[in-house]
Amino acid sequence: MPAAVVFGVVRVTVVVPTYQEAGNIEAVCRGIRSALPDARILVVDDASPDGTADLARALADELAPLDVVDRPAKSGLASAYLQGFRRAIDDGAEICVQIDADLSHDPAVLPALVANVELGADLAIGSRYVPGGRTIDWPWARRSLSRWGNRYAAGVLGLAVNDATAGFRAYSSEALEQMGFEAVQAEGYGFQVEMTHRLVRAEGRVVEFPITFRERTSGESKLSGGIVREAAGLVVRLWVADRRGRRERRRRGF
Ligand SMILES: Nc1nc2c(ncn2[C@@H]2O[C@H](COP(=O)(O)OP(=O)(O)OP(=O)(O)O)[C@@H](O)[C@H]2O)c(=O)[nH]1
Ligand SMILES: [Mg+2]
Repeated sequence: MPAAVVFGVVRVTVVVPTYQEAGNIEAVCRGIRSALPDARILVVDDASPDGTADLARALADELAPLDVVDRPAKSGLASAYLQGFRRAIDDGAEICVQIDADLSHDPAVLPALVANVELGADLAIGSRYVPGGRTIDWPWARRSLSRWGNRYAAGVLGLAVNDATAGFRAYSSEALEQMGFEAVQAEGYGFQVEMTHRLVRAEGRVVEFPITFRERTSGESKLSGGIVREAAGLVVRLWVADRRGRRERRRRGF
């Protein structure tokens, strides 16, 4: 933990990946700005045909610092975050935040996530599955898939994290670099699990802060059955890699 904590002096970048979020982008950017008056907002857009990037750019002066990274084609949420974090860190960010653009994550929680990292966490997760956390407007089947998916991932990998698939997070940039974040390969929920696993294996400290998650009301989800299957397979692959690593360390005598 740092010897002295002075809030508001660390440089924070909030990365917002967008694909077809024309109905949400303005509200989410305004919400971020009023929650974190000094943070940089970095929108990473994949050539959304609905003009999301232009809508964000139109807010750049009013909500500065706000920048838009334009990518040529839809390339997935994970690569948008990896590119956004790299850009943020290269430009001096000490804390990198991730938030969905669909208003499922309440920007008012951002100061709490950032404060947890300022106080010494390497990763602060906006968690639905700690006391005080919840989901609103999710059908039973969706809640149950998410809840049991999290129990499965945490149980198999021994993560001691209640919401490893959550996409509302703040990382210390130092921890991102130490864990080698750019080696993460999974997409969707798997991306969140692989990032968490990597950080925990690099001895990063995780804090979960309760949030209320709301189903999006505008635009369409990009979630697919493939993403859920990918996440399930990923957990097994990470478990096998952990076992191999342990066996190798034993063989070498430490
Ligand atoms: N840049 C970029 N952003 C994406 C891509 N796919 C999704 N996103 C964004 O990532 C965030 C999360 O996507 P969602 O479609 O809401 O997926 P989700 O939150 O896992 O699923 P739901 O819970 O059903 O909303 C949103 O801000 C999307 O606009 C992509 O390929 N590229
Ligand atoms: Mg969403």
